[in-house]
Amino acid sequence: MSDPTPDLYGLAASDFGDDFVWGVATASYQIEGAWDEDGKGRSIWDTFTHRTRRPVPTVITGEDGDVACDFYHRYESDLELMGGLGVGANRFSVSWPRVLPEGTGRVNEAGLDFYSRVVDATLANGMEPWLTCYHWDLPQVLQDRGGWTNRDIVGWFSEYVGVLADRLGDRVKRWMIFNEPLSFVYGGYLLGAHAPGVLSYKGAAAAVHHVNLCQAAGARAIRARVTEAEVGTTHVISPLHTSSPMHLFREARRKADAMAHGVFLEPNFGLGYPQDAGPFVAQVERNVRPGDEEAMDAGFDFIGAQYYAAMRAVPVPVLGGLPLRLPLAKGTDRDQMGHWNNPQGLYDAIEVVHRYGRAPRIYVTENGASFPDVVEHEAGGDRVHDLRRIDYLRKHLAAVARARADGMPVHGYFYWSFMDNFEWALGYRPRFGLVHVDFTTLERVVKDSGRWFRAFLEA
Ligand code: GCO
Repeated sequence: MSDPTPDLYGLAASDFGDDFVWGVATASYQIEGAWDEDGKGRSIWDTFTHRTRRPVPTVITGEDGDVACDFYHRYESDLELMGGLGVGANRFSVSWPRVLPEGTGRVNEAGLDFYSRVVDATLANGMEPWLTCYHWDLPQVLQDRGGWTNRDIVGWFSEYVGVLADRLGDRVKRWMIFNEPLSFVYGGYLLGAHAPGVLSYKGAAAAVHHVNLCQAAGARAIRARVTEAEVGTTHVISPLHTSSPMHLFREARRKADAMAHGVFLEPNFGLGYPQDAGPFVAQVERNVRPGDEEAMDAGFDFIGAQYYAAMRAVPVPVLGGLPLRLPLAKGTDRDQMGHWNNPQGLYDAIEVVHRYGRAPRIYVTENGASFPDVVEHEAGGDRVHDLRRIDYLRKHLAAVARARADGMPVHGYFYWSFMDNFEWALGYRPRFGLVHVDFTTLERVVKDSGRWFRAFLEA
C-alpha cells in the first residue's frame, strides 16, 4: 500500500506559518523503563504499580512501567526515528527521582547525564528539546512527607528545577513546569485513581495551592539561570457545555469550569482564585497565606493546552453543588479511552485559555487518540493501517488552523504520543502512538499516521 496522501482539506503545513512548532510528546514514566537503574530513586508510580494488595486495583491490567518502551536504553534509535518523522520538536519529561533520588540534596550524576544525552540526541536529529519538569513521577521519599499536600514542596521543587536549569539550560530553551495539574492532583489525591492513590478532599485542595505556588517558583528558578528561556506550563482543557439554559445548569457549568480550569489558570495569570466557585475552590483558598497571590503570578510566556474530550456539566445538589463532568457524546468516532473525535472541542479548548487574554502564546502540547492498532506483515514490510488516527489528525489540525485564522495565538501542535506507551491506570491497552510498539519484543513500526504526518510536514 502506498503512503497516505498529505492533503488536509486543502491545508498544508506551510499554511501554519514558518515558525509554527510541530512536535510529538512523551513522558518519562510512560516510556523510559529502567525503573531502578543507575541510581534512580523510587517514584510514586513505581510504588503505585507495584502495590499488589489493595482495596481497589491500581492499574486495571496489573501492568507497570518497569520496562515500558525501554526508551532509557533505546533513546538513540528512538530519537532518530522521531527526527525521521519530520517534526521539529521533542516534548519529553524528566523523572525527578532519577535526578534527585532522595528528592532533594544529592544529585545522581548518571541520571542527569541521561537527560543531557537525550537533549544532545534531540538536537542532533534536527529537533528542539521541549522539557517538562514534572509529568507525575514524584520521588516516593517526598510522598512519604506528604508530597504535594506539604507546603515544603515549593522549596523541594524549586531546588529540583534549579538543578535541571543549571545542567541543561545551555541547550534547553523551552520549558514547561507541569503536565496537567488537574490530572495528577485530582487523579492522585482526590479520587485515588492515580499515584499516590490518596482520597482526600482537604489534601487535594492543599495540593492545588502548592502546585500553583510551584508553577511560579519553578518559572523563577528557570529564568534566573537560563538566558532566552521560554517558560510555560501545560493544562488539560475539557471545554464544558450544558444541555439546559436553566440557572442550575449554567451554575454547574461555571463551577465545573472553575474547578477544572480557573483554579489552575487564574492564580498564575495574576488573577487570584475564582470567587464564588463552589465548596472545593473555597477549600483551596483556605491554604492561602499573605503574599501568596503575588507569588503565584507566574508571568508565563505560553500556556500548553492539551485536549482530549469536551464535557457536559451536570449539577449534583447532593455533592454540595459540586458539579459532575461527563464526556460529551458528540463526534464521529470513539477511541479506546471513550473519547470522541470532536475537533470543535479543540477549537473551544484553545478559546478557554485565550479568553483570559493573558497567554502571549498558546501551544497545543498534547492531542491524540488511541485505537487497537495491529501490525500487518506485508511484502514491503510491516505496516499499521491506522486510518482512524489520520482522520482524527486531519480534523484536529483543521481546527487549529481555524483558531489561528480567528486570531488566537496558537503557535504549535504536539501529537500525543510519539509511540505507544504505558497509559497509567489503563496499562498498555490504549495505543496513542504514531509509532507502534510491540510490548513483548519492543519492536517499533511507524504507523500510517506517522507516515501521513511526515508527508504532511514535508509537502
Ligand atoms: C494525560 C497525560 C498523558 C496521557 C495522555 C493520554 O493527559 O493524561 O499528559 O500522560 O498519556 O493524555 O491519556
